[in-house]
Amino acid sequence: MNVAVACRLSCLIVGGGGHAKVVIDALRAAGAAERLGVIDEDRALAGGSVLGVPVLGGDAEGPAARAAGFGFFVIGVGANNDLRRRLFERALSWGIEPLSVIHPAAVVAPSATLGPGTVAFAGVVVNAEARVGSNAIVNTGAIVEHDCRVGDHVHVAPGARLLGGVSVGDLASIGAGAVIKHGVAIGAGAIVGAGAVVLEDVMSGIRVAGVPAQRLR
Ligand code: JB2
Repeated sequence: MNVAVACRLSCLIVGGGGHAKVVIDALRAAGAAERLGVIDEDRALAGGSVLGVPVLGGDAEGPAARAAGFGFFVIGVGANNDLRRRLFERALSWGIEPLSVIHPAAVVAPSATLGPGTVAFAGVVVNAEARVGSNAIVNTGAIVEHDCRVGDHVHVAPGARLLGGVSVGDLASIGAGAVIKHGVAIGAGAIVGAGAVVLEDVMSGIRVAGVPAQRLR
């Protein structure tokens, strides 16, 4: 469900570190939910708060939070795509629904689509007929140009630019400020280093960096 129809609902943020803070700010800026709660496996955070949002406990509290009326979630862990995938599946198993969050300072074309649980932060542009999968992060100031295909659990880091028709497989990471040339395919689980300029396809699971990007061994 998109924030526009999730108003006045209760939303859990799964993970309470740095990424979660940006998620909380985006949820608030979008007026997305009346009540927020964080769950985090770090016991030291329990009973405290993140940007004023109470930390309810660890993941074991998920079902109780559901029973207490939390019907939606956003994954608040950023850096590790595979952990984010596992947390997404865990939260689904609690019977709650992923919320997609678009910061009001992001520009998402009417013909573009963002999947459930995907976040688009301030300064993002997602252009015409681009498709972004579920539980992805389009981080601050990133550009996803027209006709791109971005998979599930992908992280497009701050300031990265995917030119028209780029495809990015599930679980891949595009580093901060990287540029992916028009039409290039980035395979599932691939990692593109910060500032790389990618001119050719990158196979699944491969790590590349540099200008022009080269495979790292
Ligand atoms: O299994 C878990 C789990 N594992 C770690 N369940 C839950 N509910 N929480 C978990 N965590 C928690 O995620 C940690 O205890 C920690 O509080 C949080 C991760 O916070 P951290 O600030 O270390 O990373 P992050 O992923 O929020 O942010 C990184 O990635 C972002 C994309 C940072 O590098 C940011 O600077 C970056 N913008």
